[in-house]
Amino acid sequence: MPFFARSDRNPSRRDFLQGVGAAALGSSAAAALLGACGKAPLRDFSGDLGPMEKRLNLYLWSDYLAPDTISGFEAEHGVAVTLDTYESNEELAAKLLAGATGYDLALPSSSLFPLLRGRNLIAPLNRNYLSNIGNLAPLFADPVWDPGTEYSVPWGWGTTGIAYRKDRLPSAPDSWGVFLDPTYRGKMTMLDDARDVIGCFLRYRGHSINSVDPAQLAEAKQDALAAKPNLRAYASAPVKPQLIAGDIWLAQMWSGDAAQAMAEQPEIGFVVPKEGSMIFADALVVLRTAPNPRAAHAFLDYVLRPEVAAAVADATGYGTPNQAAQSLARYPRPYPSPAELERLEYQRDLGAGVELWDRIWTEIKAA
Ligand code: N2P
Repeated sequence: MPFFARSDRNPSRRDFLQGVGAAALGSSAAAALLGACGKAPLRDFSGDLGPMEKRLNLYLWSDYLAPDTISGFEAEHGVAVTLDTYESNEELAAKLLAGATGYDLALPSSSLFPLLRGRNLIAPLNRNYLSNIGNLAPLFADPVWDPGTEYSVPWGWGTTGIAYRKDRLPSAPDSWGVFLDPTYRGKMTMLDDARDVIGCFLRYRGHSINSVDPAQLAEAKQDALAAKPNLRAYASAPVKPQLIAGDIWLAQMWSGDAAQAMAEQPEIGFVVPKEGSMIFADALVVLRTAPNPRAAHAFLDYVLRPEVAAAVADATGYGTPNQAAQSLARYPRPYPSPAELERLEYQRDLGAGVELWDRIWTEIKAA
């Protein structure tokens, strides 16, 4: 059953079309936005892109590649690749909105897509250079955030849940409420991400992860503040080594990062709590200021190859949107069943509610 497809008529999914836009931003990004002004030329890549450049500059989520993804591309095309990484959509947005240039490709979550598109930071893809675009699964070829994949090449999808140490806990956690329980004080972390932290406590109280109701948000804030003394830190991908070492026993985590940790430490499990959670997709985009658009398109076409996409999926633990890669993956991750989707929500635009969310997250972090 399609779940990212635009043709999907489920209202909660249709709403996702509106995206989250500025909702993905915290105060730092909002401040950067005020100072943003395009100095590098905003290019259009619809024509002949000329010869392959010698360089390619990537700006991606950390831990989201196979070990040989970049070296394979470099060897094949004689292009030297640089890789910078970020740990949150907020970090990516802040950098791009502040006018960072030099990057060719970035990898936002779909929830950030409306903002990047709205600010004219990303360029339509030149399909003349994307011979492998047909390898995408139909449900990702026409996604809600980018109809017809005009601007983006879907890369991976996943869910937010709880990774835990089976050898340290008597049973699997089944509720977001575990972070409120002082039993494991100092042995727990939550994601460094407002939408995930506040969103999970909204679900815990039976509300939508997209709520902008002040009373509901006040409840979620109370829960987050009550949980905070129990946490070692707010940390995203970098918490994996501590979980593997056994210093952390419970971590709010994205499914792929949890799978990466599980591959190294069999005593780690991963659950989506009974109250429900979030589902997301991340997609590659070409920046308007890309200095190497020909190499950027060559990289997109390279990662659209089934064997390259399958290797990424196997190495990262995220689901692949590449249909042709599904059967090649050693660890195929089937798309969520309709029953699972009942419990998973997309992050939507918070509208004017973003200011309240931003204030609450700032207060939680400062407490
Ligand atoms: C990779 C994190 C990716 C995904 N480390 C969050 N959308």
